Amino acid sequence: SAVQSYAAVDLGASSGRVMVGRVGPDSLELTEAHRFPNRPVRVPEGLRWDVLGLYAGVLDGLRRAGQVDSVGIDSWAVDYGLLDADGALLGNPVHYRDGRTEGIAEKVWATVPAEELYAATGLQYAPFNTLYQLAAAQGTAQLARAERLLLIPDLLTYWLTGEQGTELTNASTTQLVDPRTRDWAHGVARRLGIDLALFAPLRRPGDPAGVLRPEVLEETGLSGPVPVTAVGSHDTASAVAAVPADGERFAYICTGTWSLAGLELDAPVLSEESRAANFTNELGLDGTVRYLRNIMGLWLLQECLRAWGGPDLGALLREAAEVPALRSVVDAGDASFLAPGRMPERIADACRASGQPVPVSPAEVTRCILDSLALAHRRAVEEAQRLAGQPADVVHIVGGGTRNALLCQLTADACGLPVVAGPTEAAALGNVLVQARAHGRLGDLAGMRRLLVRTQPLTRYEPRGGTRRWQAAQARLARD
Ligand code: ADP
Ligand code: LRH
Repeated sequence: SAVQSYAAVDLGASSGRVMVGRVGPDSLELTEAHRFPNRPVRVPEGLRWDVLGLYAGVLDGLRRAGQVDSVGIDSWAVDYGLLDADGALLGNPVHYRDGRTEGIAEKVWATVPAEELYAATGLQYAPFNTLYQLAAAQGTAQLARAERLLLIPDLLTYWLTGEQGTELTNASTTQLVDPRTRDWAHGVARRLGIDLALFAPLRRPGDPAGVLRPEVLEETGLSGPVPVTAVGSHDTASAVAAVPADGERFAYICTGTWSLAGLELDAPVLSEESRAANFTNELGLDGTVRYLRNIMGLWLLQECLRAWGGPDLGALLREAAEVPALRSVVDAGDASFLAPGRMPERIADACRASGQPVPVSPAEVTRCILDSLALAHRRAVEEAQRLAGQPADVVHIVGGGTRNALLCQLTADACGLPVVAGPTEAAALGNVLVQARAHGRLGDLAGMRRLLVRTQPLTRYEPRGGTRRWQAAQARLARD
């Protein structure tokens, strides 16, 4: 028929969802079949993902989605499951917020200096890059028994189809890929004693990834064959593919648990200045590079909400809008906010340490978080343009944060640029569009984006002036 249906499985750090995209010659409709919480579990050995629970959520979602022409899976980056020689999962995948990588980077850099790592992989330093996780795991019984490593979306794909692969956009977050060749960084792996044979062969967005196994068909009530298609399996790759840009010069911010703020480039920026500014070069669709910085994002607010016993978010945001702007800000790029726990106290401590008023009520803390995020957005958008030599006239915000109007407005104010907010489910839409294209439905990336512009509701925020106040707030942070 003229309209085809694609199931997009999109697993974020805070929730998983199975969405159904219906794509016609000039139409694109997305509906939610199923959404389920993604709750990390702390066991004696550390913080783990409940990957079986997530897989059960995927199966429930596919059942509710009904008959589709293809399935695609994306999730958060860097994490993986290990399989033994029989293909059985060895333990629960370690959560990227687990503390096992503490102090590991220094050991890695003693073998391959940070400068050389950046020049070879273009990846920003983050303690959770797969490279450091593997270094931390070296010598464990589990890694010794492992015959295969599958990144999270590839692991779920394997369970659905029985076929193993390593999708490229997500592979680029391991810090074991060379962004120039878009192939493995053999030299880095060899020097660090990482056996690249652990990884299944690379596949690219749009490649076939098998068909649903008979047992999966039976459990979901679908009739086969149902192909699984590789998409930009890194959620941020899918989200950036779904930035509704219409030929303009744009920066983007993918907002959810994280804020990923930067530019889409044709080639990586591997300069020493770029490394010092901690910008990353992740691989995107069709030869593009996601040049961006990781900012702690709405994680800061999620953790406060958890500490406060889950108050109503809408009411809290309305109160936060009434709190005076920019009384105190924290560095939302600071990795000290990575671990879970005691978030309101940690934010208060940071304000105290930098000699600013300490936010007390939940509304004050919330305002401090949103001002701080907007400030970090401003800094990343500005520095990315400077370091890449590529200007932007508009900032696209996609992801869950588009539902936070205050954050979108503050970001427009801080950046001094118009913000176009939407779509909210960008990762799922990017996932759907890549599947549709693989099945002959759509043209290039620009064509996919034009379809989004024509079909998706977007909200525009104009900057309200006052850039000097944001510069002053930035200076307050730079002092300590
Ligand atoms: P992830 O994919 O990382 O799990 P999402 O893109 O789903 O994250 O975004 C989740 C965030 O979206 C939440 O932390 C919350 O701050 C924000 N959000 C969700 N719903 C609303 C809402 N109704 N109003 C304001 N913000 C919201
Ligand atoms: C966002 C994300 C981000 C990674 C982080 C681990 O969900 O994939 O791009 O840096 O999770």
